[in-house]
Amino acid sequence: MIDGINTTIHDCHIIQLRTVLRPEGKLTIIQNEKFDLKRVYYIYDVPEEAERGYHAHKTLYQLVIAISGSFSVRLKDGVREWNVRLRDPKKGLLIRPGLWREMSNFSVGAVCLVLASELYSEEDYIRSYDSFLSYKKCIQ
Ligand code: T46
Repeated sequence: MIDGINTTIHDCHIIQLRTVLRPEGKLTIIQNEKFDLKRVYYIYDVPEEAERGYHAHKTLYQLVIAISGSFSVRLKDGVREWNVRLRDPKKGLLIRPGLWREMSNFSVGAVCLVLASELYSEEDYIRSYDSFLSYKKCIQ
């Protein structure tokens, strides 16, 4: 497991999920070897203009999947940023700890599925960008 203080956007990537294609439909398998799964949740009915996230997690690993529709994720490590549009239910975005995330531009009917490595804990959140920069040692 990586220490959240030292992670960068380069520690995050898109994972191609194994998918069985049949004439009668597709079946995608999430067999996650990057972390042990403790929690699953999904976000939906998001108004088009809404923005979510705007926080970082100190220890949480997540796999984020647009199982329906699409939305944008911006990841920041205090120095660089990476913008990615999730629109393919066969692909998951692995987010390691210690990264600021912002989610926006949800399409109508978008569903964001999140697999998480820990149970919910508000203590794991960093909800102010200045506190995030201090945590990452970008500012004193
Ligand atoms: C993230 C993006 C992708 C709970 O009580 N239990 C839970 O398991 C969760 C996830 C949330 N909550 C409560 C806490 C807040 O009062 O629901 C409210 C909204 O949660 P949050 O601020 O985490 O929501 P988002 O949509 O801004 O962010 C969520 C994830 O929590 C976050 O980790 O990376 O989706």
